[in-house]
Amino acid sequence: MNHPKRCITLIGSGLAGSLLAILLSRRGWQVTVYERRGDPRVKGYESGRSINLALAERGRHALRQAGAEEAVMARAVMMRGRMVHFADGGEQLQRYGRDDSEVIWSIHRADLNIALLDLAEAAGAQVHFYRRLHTVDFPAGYARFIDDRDDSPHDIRFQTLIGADGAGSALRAAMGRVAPLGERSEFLDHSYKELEIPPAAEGAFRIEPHALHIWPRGDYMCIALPNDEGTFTVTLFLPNEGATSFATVRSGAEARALFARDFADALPLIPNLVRDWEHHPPGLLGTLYLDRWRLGERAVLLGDAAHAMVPFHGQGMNCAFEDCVALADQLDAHEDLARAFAAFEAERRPNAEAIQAMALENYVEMRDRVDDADFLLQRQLEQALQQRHPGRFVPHYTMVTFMRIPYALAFSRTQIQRALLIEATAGKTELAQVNWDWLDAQVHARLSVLTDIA
Ligand code: FAD
Ligand code: E1W
Repeated sequence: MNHPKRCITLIGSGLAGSLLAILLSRRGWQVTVYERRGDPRVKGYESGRSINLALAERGRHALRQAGAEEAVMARAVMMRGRMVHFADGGEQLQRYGRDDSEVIWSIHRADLNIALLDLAEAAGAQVHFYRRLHTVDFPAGYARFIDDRDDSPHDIRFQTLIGADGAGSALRAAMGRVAPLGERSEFLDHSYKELEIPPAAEGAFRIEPHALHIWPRGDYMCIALPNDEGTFTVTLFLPNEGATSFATVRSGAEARALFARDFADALPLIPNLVRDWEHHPPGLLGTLYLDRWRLGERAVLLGDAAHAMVPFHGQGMNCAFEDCVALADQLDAHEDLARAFAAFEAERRPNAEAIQAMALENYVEMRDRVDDADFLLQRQLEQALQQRHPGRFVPHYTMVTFMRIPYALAFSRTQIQRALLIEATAGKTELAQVNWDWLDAQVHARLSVLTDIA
């Protein structure tokens, strides 16, 4: 169905906002976008640092729907697995999938956003920068924006607002003043700090480029993702309180001492550690839950504005992109906006809650388990079962990262599979000791054959 020139006003031209602007413009909507910050193509993005994200199949598929895949993938760096850096200096590549068709991609946030903005404008969307949503009069259909350069107010009329304004959503706050959304935030008692590994001579990568590097250290960890210009963005995740924490590691010098003790192989790769530590503020981590994402036919939220999550599964953007396609499809399917928004929320909220829970679980796994013998034995068994029961036993990481089945389905199957993996390997040190007859029977009894959505 095409709706000739029905109007949508989008708040935020970040990752979800710019992708949704493309999808809706191409489907005949008149899209106007308001973004708090300046145009990244004119003024440079944020502080100009290279901050990157892992793009997986869900996000790639959404980009494909928007005709944006080629532009984005041109500069993506393939990551075949996690490279685990042990405390004793040893390292091990743990592959994510069966071959190079099952990999993830490191992409540059600013480049991605710019590519999507270009395509959104080319598709007919109008993007207004330096317009921070301030207040909304829903009954009257007026919204006020502030230009933060001179504090000037700008009022506009709207029919419908879509909130893609991120974790601190101003639209969510405005909706909550009219009707309670059941908002609840759970902050993690850990925060993060971003650092950088520059290229070696002649722009070469200083560590393996085709991996997501992880330094698991029990209560905390470092990760590094490659950028196509030869750098890596390093992120340290650390508790806020305790013996080794943001409370005890305060100065750049103390951070250097922490790296010398716990990340000795990484320290020489990060020449600006002290300076960057002192200039980059720590980032907060948390999960945002809402009971409602919408207000009649007047407003709906998506992406981080609706369901911010901790980053440990690398799915926040992927999930936000999946939201965009789902909302565009529901707007096609329902003439009535209130019904489209209700159907969108019913489809997506259980899935957002599932990936939020899996992302929290993955923090403990990444920081404390990937270097354990029982973890590695369970991963070996997972691979063996995938071969023994194709389609029936599909590894957790594969369901989340390489398939597009609903997150809630991946979560429920993961819980069954995890219990089987734990029980089958309890007290064992190698696969040869596994009771295959029992295990094969359990797999058949408890897991149906799974097919990915077309
Ligand atoms: P955003 O990208 O935050 O965009 C919101 C936009 O709205 C911004 O442009 C902002 O300026 C604008 N805005 C805000 N307020 C207003 C206002 N009042 N008026 C107008 N505009 C406004 N996800 C992955 O998939 N893979 C990863 O590897 C990954 N790694 C991550 C690592 C870290 C450390 C963190 C913190 C997150 C990570 N994520 C990752 C999650 C990902 O960053 C988010 O899920 C994603 O950016 C959400 O997109 P969004 O469009 O909803 O919000
Ligand atoms: C990915 C910030 C971030 C981003 C990620 C991932 C992780 C750990 C983190 C999850 C993963 C890609 N992950 N990696 N290995 N096993 N699970 O897959 O994006 Cl901390």
